[in-house]
Amino acid sequence: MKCTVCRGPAVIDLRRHNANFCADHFLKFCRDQVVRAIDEHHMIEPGDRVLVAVSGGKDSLALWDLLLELGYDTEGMTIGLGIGDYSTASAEAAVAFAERRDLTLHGVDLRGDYDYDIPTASAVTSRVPCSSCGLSKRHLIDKAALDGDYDVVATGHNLDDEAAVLFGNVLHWHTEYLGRQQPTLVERVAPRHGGRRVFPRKVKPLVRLAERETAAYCVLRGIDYIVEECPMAEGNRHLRYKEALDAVEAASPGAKQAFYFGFLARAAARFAPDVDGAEAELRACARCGSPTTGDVCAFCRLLDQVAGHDPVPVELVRPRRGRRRTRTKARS
Ligand code: Q46
Ligand code: ZN
Ligand code: ZN
Repeated sequence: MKCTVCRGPAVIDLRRHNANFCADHFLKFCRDQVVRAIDEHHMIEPGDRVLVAVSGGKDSLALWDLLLELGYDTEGMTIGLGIGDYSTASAEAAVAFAERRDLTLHGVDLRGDYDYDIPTASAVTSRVPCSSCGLSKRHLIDKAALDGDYDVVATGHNLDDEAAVLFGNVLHWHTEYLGRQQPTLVERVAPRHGGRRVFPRKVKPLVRLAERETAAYCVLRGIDYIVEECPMAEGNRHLRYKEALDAVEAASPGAKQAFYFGFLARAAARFAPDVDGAEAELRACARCGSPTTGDVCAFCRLLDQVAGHDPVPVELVRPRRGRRRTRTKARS
């Protein structure tokens, strides 16, 4: 197998691009894809301060490395979710990456800072772990970006992630989510917040790279990332959509890319009216001041429900397909 560019020995084949690359040309390919995503979707302007959401997995570490390579002004943020050994190993990978390169990595710890963790939240709310996890991550990253005056938040969502989310949203015709499924979400200001910024700009610079490619990027760059998947992901619908799309991609290379980028080019704008005008509805949460359509934001309502409970070990909350086994004990 030879590199399509230099005819040297290739280390990876990319069927959807009908190309093979040596290590140097593959790394260049990854950088070029990120530059193209940033340019086409107006993700990051020169001089922007970027907050990178770092989990310690291949995508977020590849993202941070690529943004550094491209010369962006970045700092990282990691959130301790309290998911047993997985969270410990994730934090270690993120910290090791930052220390080796002398980078600033901010940390929030759900148990230490807010007196709950994701397994406990899942058990107490009787909902899938990803529900409270996603809500917590969104709230805390937005808050960190606004408090720290960052211009933009960058996350490591890749092509496989975005295609799977799109697939789920189309399957259920979640039109309001389709209207928001963009690689760049522009910042939002709210009239009832004195015209201040209430949501930071959020960008996904890896949307042109597949999961297999971010893993290969990390290996070739010598980046140690946590290989294990989150133990609470099992049963997650998103994973099943990924498996379904993987089967389509295997039979028809390029299908995922055509599905996702075809949606962005030809369909996404049609769903925009479903999200327009939402800013006028946003008021400040009575507890924390975050934007919300009710009196108290979803994060503070979650805290009301789950903070202060005895920790529930991850083993007792591990979901099975379609059903979950949970056990919880409230502190009196
Ligand atoms: S960490 Fe959290 Fe993911 Fe684990 S509980 Fe679900 S959302 S799967 S990216
Ligand atoms: Zn080459
Ligand atoms: Zn709140």
